[in-house]
Amino acid sequence: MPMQLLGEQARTLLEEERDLLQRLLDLLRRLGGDEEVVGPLSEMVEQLDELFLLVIVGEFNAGKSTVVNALFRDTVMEQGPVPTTAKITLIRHGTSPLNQQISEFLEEKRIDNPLLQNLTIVDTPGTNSIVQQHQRITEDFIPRSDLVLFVTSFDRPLTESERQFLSYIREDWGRRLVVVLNKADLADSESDLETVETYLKTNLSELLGTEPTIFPVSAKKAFDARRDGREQEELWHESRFQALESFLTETLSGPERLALKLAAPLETARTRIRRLEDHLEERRELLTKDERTLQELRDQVDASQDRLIQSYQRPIQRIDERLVRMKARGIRFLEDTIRASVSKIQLMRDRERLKATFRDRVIADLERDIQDAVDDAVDALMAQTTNLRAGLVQTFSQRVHEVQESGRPELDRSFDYDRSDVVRATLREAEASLEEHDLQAETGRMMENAHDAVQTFLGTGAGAAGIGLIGGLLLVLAPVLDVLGGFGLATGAVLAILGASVLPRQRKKAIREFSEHVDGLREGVRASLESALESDVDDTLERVWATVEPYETFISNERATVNAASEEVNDLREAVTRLEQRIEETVGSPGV
Ligand SMILES: Nc1nc2c(ncn2[C@@H]2O[C@H](COP(=O)(O)OP(=O)(O)O)[C@@H](O)[C@H]2O)c(=O)[nH]1
Ligand SMILES: [Mg+2]
Repeated sequence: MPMQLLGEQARTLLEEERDLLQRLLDLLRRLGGDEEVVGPLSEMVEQLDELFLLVIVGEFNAGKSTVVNALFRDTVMEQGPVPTTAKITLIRHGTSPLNQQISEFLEEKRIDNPLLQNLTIVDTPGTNSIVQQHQRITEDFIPRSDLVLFVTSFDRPLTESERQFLSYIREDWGRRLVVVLNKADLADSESDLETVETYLKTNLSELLGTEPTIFPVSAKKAFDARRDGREQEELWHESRFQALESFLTETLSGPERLALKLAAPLETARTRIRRLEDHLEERRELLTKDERTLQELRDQVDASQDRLIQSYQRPIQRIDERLVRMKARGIRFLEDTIRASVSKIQLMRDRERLKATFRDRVIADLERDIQDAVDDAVDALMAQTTNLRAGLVQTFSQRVHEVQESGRPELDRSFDYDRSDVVRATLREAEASLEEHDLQAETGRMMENAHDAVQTFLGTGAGAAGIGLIGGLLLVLAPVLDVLGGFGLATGAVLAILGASVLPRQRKKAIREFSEHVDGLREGVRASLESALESDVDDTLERVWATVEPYETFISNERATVNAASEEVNDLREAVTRLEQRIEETVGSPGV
């Protein structure tokens, strides 16, 4: 049915089908549609406006060629040759008969018969052909066909190879079928024939999803009744061929043919859309599992925050204990030093010696102790971090494994979508990032931060920046010296009046101020160290999370792809329905 033979309306509809199928093709390609599947579909789109094509399929020896011969009342086709010499035959219209070889497996015959106006018939060797090429070429004709005539025989109704071929015709291409139950003459009785017919109807309904039209015939009798201009009415009647012939003549000419021609591509679109939906649903299910895994990993990371923070609490506590002990030593030192028997002049004069003694006796090993504790805090944090990383990768690989093992649905072969490859690659990347992760560098950086925090606080917290830990600690003496320094302003006379009795009060004040100062240090050191380490924890968690980032990216990309594809599929499905309705209104729906 070349374009010029189609009416204006039909041509428009066919063009719309072409656009619609093109969109479907693009989508299939985007989703990794296998070229072996997409290719034939694309060819089908290109050949939409070709002549109406009727393909005859069935097992070798079922009587396909005999049906053709009976239809044309002539030996167009050789009947019953050996399968190896058989060819796929295109039967076309020609004013003078022609027989030509197209290739090793394909031949063309032209006969002058009005039935062949705008129609090509393809006779095939058999669904059980032992020649591989036959199967392939026959399959290649299916996408271009408008109607399939399935011939099966009474003695071997619906063989396994026929079943397989029919599911290819229906599931891949959604082609309509007319069923011929041939060799009806082999039935011993009418009821035997009915039994086989029922068997066929039941099985085909299940296989095709619709109840097929079945014509029980004896092609052999029909051919014998009509060949060489014979008119053996009784034999013709017995052959039951008339019903099939009328049906075919009706279908293959006029509006019914047009209706079929327009319906066929949309049927294909429907089958592909259905498969695409199944495929997307499977991808969505896998994706849900992936998202669950990701959430589990997220929970694991979140839950570890507390554990990481706990990890360095003990060393921080130790720093506090050291400071408390230092406070006790300091108080004793002040009590011993500021005694009634010691004159303030003596104290003032011995200012430097006082500092040195304070350093030896009160500060003692405090600096080293604090530094050790800071080191321990960072080490503890790092140990926990390493655990976390390892645990995360373990959970990850375990879940990925589980998803692959248990939940892997049989994804449609026609999509080149090997998700397990993607996930495995992601896992490898995560593991590599764990191995490459530079523990020493990270520890070093954290150490520096933590020491800085303590140092800075002890320095500035005590009133002056950049004087080091010892310098900072020595500043705790400042309030004491200030208290004592108060006397420095007093005159000898005042001092005489106040006498020794004032000293205990000054001592009390000095001790109180010293205690308060150390308590301030305790609080400050803890706070600044904690805040430094907490920000390390945040950084760490972020970096650890980055390990699974490729997986996260994969999931969100996949989600976007699947969602966009689903939307497009919905649009396409609706477009098919709309177009089908318009075709039905314009040319009617096929009766087959
Ligand atoms: N008994 C009987 N034999 C038939 C009938 N139709 C075809 N045959 C025979 O079955 C064999 C195969 O027929 P053919 O048309 O070549 O089958 P094809 O391989 O499907 O093309 C031939 O020997 C035919 O004579 C029929 O209706 N009844
Ligand atoms: Mg044949």
